Amino acid sequence: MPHIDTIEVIILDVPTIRGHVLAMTTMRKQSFVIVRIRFSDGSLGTGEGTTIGGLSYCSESPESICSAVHDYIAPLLLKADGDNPNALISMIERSVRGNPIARAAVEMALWDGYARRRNMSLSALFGGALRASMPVAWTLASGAAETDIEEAQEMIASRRHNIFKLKIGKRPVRHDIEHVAAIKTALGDQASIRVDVNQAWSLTDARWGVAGLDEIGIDLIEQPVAATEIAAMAELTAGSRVAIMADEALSGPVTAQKVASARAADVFAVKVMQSGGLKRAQEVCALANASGIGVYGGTMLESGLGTAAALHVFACTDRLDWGSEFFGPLLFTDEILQQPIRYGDFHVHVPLGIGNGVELDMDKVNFYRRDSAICDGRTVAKVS
Ligand code: MUC
Ligand code: MG
Repeated sequence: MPHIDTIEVIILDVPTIRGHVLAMTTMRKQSFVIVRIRFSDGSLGTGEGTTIGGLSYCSESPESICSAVHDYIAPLLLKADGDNPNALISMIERSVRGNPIARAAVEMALWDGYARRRNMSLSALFGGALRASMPVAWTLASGAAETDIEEAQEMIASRRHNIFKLKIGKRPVRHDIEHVAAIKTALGDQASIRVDVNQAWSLTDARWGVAGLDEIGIDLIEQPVAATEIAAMAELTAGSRVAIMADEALSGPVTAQKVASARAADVFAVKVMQSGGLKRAQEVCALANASGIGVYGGTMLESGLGTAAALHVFACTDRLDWGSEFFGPLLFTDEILQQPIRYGDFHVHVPLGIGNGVELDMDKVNFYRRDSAICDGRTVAKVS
């Protein structure tokens, strides 16, 4: 029985290729929290916990993820049997409230180590892949319509993406609709155009925002109102021809069940981070499936590491009606994996190989690391 010997947490800061303009913040860098669990037989499991824009997207920050893992989750796991991830997930969930991203980072590392010791990929461990690749969207969020159109045309010409998610909600609704219409007119039927409002609209904004987006032929509207406004989401879902997608409203199977039973979405953006890990994300997908709600593989703009683990999960879901947005690694100026994830023909490919199928480039990790901390029962040291 390999037990858990050490847990290392590292924060990396990597610049984005351009400003990524969202309703609540403009990202110029991304901070990945990497978790490395070393087991007594020498095996290693690696996971990632990542959020967006400090505390502007949700209630976890890179620093809180680091602290939750190092100060609260790691001490529970030291010396525990690494070969029973389900028991460890249960134990963590009993002792750590909230903090789904921190829990996801640790859980991802547990599954990775478990699969590697069995010489299996994560998707093989989860019962087998139903797809080797999946459609992948790109987010147009430069903040300027002309730049977005140029970016989209390049993506279509190089056959990298033909699904585009536009980030709106920062400007008045009328201006947002003009911005989306300009992009839709320029791209015509070559692409699927979707928008993400990131909770920015009131219900009254959303009523006419949704109608305006319907008129210009938008395919999907993501999280138009606040995550807590389930009744407003249900009203919009019932009244709109355009599909309404829940994102921030979903934080694991319990909230997914509430959204599903209120018919407050047509589609779920299922995120490993928000769901609290790979296992709970699979449960959210199962709930969507059982409720006749479409599934879309969502991202928190993870590095290749978190993206790889998510790809294995979404390779195994029964349905993936709306494709995915696993483009995270392409948004950053540098790659932290030895072998980058493969994109082509409008698809992202599930990395072959054992565990999550990818290996960190430790020179890059060391270059971008801001801070790190090791928990081994003796050291509680933070190393800068
Ligand atoms: C979100 O809200 O969906 C996913 C893609 C992207 O550009 O931002 C994220 C967050
Ligand atoms: Mg979203």
